[in-house]
Amino acid sequence: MSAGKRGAFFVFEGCDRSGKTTQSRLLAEFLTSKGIPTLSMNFPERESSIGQVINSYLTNSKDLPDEVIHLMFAANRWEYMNKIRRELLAGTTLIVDRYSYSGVAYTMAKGLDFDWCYAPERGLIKPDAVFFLKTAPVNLSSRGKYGEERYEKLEFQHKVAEVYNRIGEREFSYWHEIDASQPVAELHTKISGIAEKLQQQVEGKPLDKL
Ligand code: DGP
Ligand code: NA
Ligand code: NA
Repeated sequence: MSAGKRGAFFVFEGCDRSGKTTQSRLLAEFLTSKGIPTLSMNFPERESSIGQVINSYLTNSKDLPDEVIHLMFAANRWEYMNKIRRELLAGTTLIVDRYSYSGVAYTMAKGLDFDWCYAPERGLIKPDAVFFLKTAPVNLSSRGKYGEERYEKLEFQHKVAEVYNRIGEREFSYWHEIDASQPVAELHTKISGIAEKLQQQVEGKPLDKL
């Protein structure tokens, strides 16, 4: 593989209904309008056979031990690593809704420790930026369709939010905490500004690992 121009790897994280989906779409539209080849993905990717098990778990039609579902979410990311590497090296910028930080946040919220949760994420391709949409979970339930899936309970979302805040304190240089209570357009301006700058910096920068 020649040291060509690779794509950037952008990830959105946050509690359920924090606005990730809207902001991912706006960022994809923005980068596309700048002529940058862009691909949007999200995890869990429910189409694969592992993804279908995850979907059954999330929709409460299947129960699994916390450890088992944790490893399935991680395996779901691993099964898309070759595709992610291939796309990035071909020059496509990826915008990914949820990644390893969801894995850590949602399982730590159940009481498992950081090292155990992070271990299966090690070696996955490292994002160039994580946009963490920070919002108080209490605001989220008004955004519609809240409460249908397994984790969409206010008490649990509070725990998830707490873990996300602690992850942010770990000095990951690529972690961008964004106040998600701002209007959609303002949020987008902030995020696209950071993304556009990073987009120019990834040229020639090799892919790194978590
Ligand atoms: P979404 O499709 O973004 O609404 O995500 C579905 C749900 O799955 C959401 O409540 C967050 C949760 N989730 C996403 N990734 C992981 C993960 O790696 N581990 C666990 N335990 N939950 C996750
Ligand atoms: Na959700
Ligand atoms: Na999503």
